[in-house]
Amino acid sequence: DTAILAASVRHPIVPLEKGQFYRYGTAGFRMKADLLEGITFRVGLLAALRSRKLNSQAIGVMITASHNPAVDNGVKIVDPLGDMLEQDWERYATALVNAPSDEQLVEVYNRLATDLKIDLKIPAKVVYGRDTRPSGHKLVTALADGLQSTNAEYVDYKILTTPQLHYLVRTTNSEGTPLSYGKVSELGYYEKLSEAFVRAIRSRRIDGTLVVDCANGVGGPKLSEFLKHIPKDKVNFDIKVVNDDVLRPEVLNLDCGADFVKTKQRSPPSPKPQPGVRYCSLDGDADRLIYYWVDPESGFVMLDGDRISSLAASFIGELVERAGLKDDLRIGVVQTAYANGASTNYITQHLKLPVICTPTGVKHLHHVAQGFDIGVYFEANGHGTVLFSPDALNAFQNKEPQSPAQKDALDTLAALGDLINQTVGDAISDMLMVEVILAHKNWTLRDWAMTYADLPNRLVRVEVGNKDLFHTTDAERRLSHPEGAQDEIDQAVKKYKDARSFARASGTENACRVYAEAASRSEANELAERVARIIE
Ligand code: NG1
Ligand code: ZN
Repeated sequence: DTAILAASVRHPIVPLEKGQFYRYGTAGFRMKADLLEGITFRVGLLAALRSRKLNSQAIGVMITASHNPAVDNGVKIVDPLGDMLEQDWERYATALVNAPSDEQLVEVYNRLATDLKIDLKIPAKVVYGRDTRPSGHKLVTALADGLQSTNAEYVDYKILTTPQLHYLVRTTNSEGTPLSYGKVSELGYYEKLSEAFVRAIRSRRIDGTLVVDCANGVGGPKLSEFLKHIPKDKVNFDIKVVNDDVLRPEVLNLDCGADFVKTKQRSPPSPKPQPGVRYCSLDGDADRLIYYWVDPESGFVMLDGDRISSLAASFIGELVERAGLKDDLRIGVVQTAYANGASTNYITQHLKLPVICTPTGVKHLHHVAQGFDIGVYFEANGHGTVLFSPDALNAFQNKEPQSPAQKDALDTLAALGDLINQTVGDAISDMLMVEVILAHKNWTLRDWAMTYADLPNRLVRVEVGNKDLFHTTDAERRLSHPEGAQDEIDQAVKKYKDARSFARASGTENACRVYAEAASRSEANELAERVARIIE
């Protein structure tokens, strides 16, 4: 207790205005970096508690604010299998962080240990990393202080992408077991991906150049490092890394990156887009991915998370059929309310696969995707992955092929099982998956975009007096409060063709969001504005 108390004094919490609290949200704690030192210290205490609660398994802590501006930062906890912190524990994080004094922090910490029956004498292990933000340095110092004060063992992996940290947590805990997920090192991550990539591509050709915009974040140097591991004699991959300046923090996520492309629906101004070239953008911590190109005729065309999801579902569905596993493995797609209605139609009507809608936030999608043998999940913003059940992986490995075509399908599926990050959405891994699929299908981005036409849509941010008044049901697709608001939205939607609209409180910002889609751009815009007026 005295060690925690003494260390806590060195990392004070910045008090908020009366009635305000820090909250562990969809992305952990995220805010201006200068508010985060005390919070990060306390997250260290919680990570150690969680490790002890789970019999000394390693817990991860990632310091990043993803696509936010450089002045922000954030801290979130990763569970032993590399997935997000169990939801029940978000409250405990919130309780620790909001303890008003150092003494009360120690009290809350001890109370949590007692209530959760945690033996504070057993070892705790925490592994952590951070993105390229300069503030990360100070924050890991606070984190390490927290871990030391509670006698936790820890490994500082320094600068990493978020998915790399998730990989390291999973490999740490599975090392030496039959479920080993790979070597416990950043190098192991590159080796696993490049080996699986070569195995998935085999003799196929990747046509043309892929330009990757790295948002001037950690994805830049890490992607360049990864590329050194691709054997040039086995795969022709003409890839160009751009917007990879991590030395000038102020350019992070500035006029580039996946969030810019998705929200502005245009390519980054730099480098100037060339017709006929494939582009994709990662976000600041390399867990989101968006593809696009500039068409000489129609201009900018974007392939977002919904497109990646439907591409993956279609390809993996075909492979499973060719492998003769259609009756053995259940494939499903998980989306949020933000998924374009045209993608949902394409997946259910054309691919004939089930789609489940969950509330916003990857943890919800991930959880539901685990219910399938092959669960494809992506948020429209490009964050997602494909999960394979142990049964599925086992079938890819061990099913006796009846023909060369069947063998080919099984080999590709097995390679995808290693290529696709099983812990969390991973822009580098997802990008390699897309490249593999396009090479197998012999598709250009235009072929990919031809599968269905997106419904025109509009997303607006609405400042409201108190966003907590907005409650939703039906996976955030309907408002239950304030009373009467949903009826008004329904009336507005009725006025437009093929229209859909919903409003919800943001989990990451102090505002509401309104989404609308309709048969034409002007109708989508008009509907979004109408619904915005209803809720403001
Ligand atoms: P909120 O602020 O709750 O809408 C945003 C994104 C989510 C997710 C989280 C976490 C949209 C509309 N919302 O959530 O998809 O990525 O941030 O980063 O893009
Ligand atoms: Zn991110």
